Amino acid sequence: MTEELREHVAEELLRSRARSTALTDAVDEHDLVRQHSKLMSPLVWDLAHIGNQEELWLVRDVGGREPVRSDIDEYYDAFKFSRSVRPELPLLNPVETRQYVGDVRGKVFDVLEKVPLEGRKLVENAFAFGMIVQHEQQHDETMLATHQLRTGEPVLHAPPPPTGNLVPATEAFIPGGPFEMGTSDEPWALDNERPAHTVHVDSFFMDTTPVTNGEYAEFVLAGGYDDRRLWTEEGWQHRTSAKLSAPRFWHRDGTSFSRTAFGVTEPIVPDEPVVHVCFHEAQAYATWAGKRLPTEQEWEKAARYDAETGTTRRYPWGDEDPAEIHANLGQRHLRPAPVGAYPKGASPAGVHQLIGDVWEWTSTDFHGYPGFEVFPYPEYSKVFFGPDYKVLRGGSFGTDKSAIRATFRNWDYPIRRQIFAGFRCARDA
Ligand code: AVJ
Ligand code: FE
Repeated sequence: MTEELREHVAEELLRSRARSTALTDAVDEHDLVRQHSKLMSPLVWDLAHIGNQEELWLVRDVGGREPVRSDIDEYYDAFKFSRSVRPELPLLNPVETRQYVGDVRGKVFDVLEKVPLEGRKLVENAFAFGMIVQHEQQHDETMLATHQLRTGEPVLHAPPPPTGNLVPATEAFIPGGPFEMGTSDEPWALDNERPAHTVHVDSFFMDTTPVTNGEYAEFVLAGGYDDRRLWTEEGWQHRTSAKLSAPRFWHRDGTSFSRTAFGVTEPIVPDEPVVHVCFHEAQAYATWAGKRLPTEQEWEKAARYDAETGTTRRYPWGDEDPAEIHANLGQRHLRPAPVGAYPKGASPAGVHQLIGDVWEWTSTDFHGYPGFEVFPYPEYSKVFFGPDYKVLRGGSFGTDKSAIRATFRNWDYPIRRQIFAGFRCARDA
């Protein structure tokens, strides 16, 4: 068991590093060190930060080893300097950064070989490795978002996703009653996903698919951005000051739309989920459609609850880890897949594409579950609890399978659009 676990961890470490390397080798020095948007760090910061977290947690903490570099911690501490000022810091250059993350990784493999992975230490140490794998994959998704903000010739390439045919969307009925939300036994689950607890949800209808580009274009053409009644007070203010008129990266030509993704501009694909909309846009669309955004609890019940057995599944499709037939994850494709592309990934209630494709905005503020305990440090999620952040669920085409679960909770400001976020609608039964 222990050997198997070590091997699994080693494979996951290699897989995440292959992705980080591909994302940073794809561009030249200049594009690595420059800031492509005030919202993002330079790519070279993300890479060194990945190495620095790995050094802090696995080399120094779990391994009890000497620091690889003790002089740079503060520049890669995400709480010390905000993204917008990071280019001004005395950062490692690209050559030094690659050397640094390689040196850290060498020590980590040595720690992995020797560290106890049994008994009580198994849970603690295995989680530390799992957390570092997920952390790297999370920053890889962030770097992918930086690539999307970068202008210039395309440098990332991937085959198109599978085709699908589920337009127009239908609704699934989710019966009211209790279900078990969250988890107490997923080994790599983060503190905010814990503990498992019983939640009562009233009956509701959930859209079987995320809202598509075609549906969203209708909202734009119907004047949705100019109809104040569809927006909350806060949403209208933001829509006005930020001059929103369509999803980020869309271009309008009369009544048709194109969009730019990773350097390629092409007409929008009507049956692909819409992406790069903020919470306020999602909320206004839902109101226009006569619906609303789901709560986080509704989202998880639609994703995990099996009404026939009354049990909660690990994933919509069952208990197996995500495979290619289930969901569009891991940057295998550089875009969301058309609705209906993953029939094998549907939930027992018949809700499609809950995992992968686009993060889905929910109407819920980010808070700890009843019984929440900080683990391993308050800066992972506790410091973000409160009314400022909305919960997003399900992961995107840029989320790795190691960093997504049906219990996984992401969060962001309701005005953010550079993340790979879309949404689906729900309504009361
Ligand atoms: C969970 C995606 C909101 O990227 O800010 C990375 C994950 N935490 N490094 C983020 C994270 C620390 C986090 N999100
Ligand atoms: Fe981080």
